[in-house]
Amino acid sequence: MNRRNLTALACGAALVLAACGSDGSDPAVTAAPADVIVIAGPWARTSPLMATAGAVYMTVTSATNDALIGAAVDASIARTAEIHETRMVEDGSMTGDTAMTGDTAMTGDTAMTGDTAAPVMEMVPVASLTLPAGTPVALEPGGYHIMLLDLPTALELGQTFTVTLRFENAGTREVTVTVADEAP
Ligand SMILES: [Cu+2]
Repeated sequence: MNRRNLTALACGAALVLAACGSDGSDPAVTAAPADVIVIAGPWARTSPLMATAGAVYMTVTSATNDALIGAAVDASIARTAEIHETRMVEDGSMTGDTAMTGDTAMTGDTAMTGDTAAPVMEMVPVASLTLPAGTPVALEPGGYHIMLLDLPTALELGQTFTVTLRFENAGTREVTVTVADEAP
């Protein structure tokens, strides 16, 4: 192996695009975009609160700074897929200006508890989920997730389906997810 190949390997192994390939002239660095996004443990479940909603979870690691900006599934699985964040809010007054009221509400069992100030779970759509280079970002119950809305039929245990993820820089990736009771 000659010195030139060694140099390319060193850059490629570190995936330091800014340092090695910012001029785009090194094919050893700019190639292989399929390796930039790594997805671990994808799974899905029907919402415990609503049979017409579900959620998809996984851990996403991008080798470069990127962002998850969208998701889609076949219409036979769900009519809409959105990136959501679940968070705790102190105020129990889930009034009209919150995002998840109406036919997509996931709040029926947790929010409408009268006028107590107990923390409640609230979900909000997010336009973009930041993926810092090399940092695993978890989509998990109680946190970020891909929300499936308007399911024609409830998800069944063991069922698999494809989720298409859209990234700001890396383009799209298809992920096969399995319906389960809990994280794999
Ligand atoms: Cu959600």
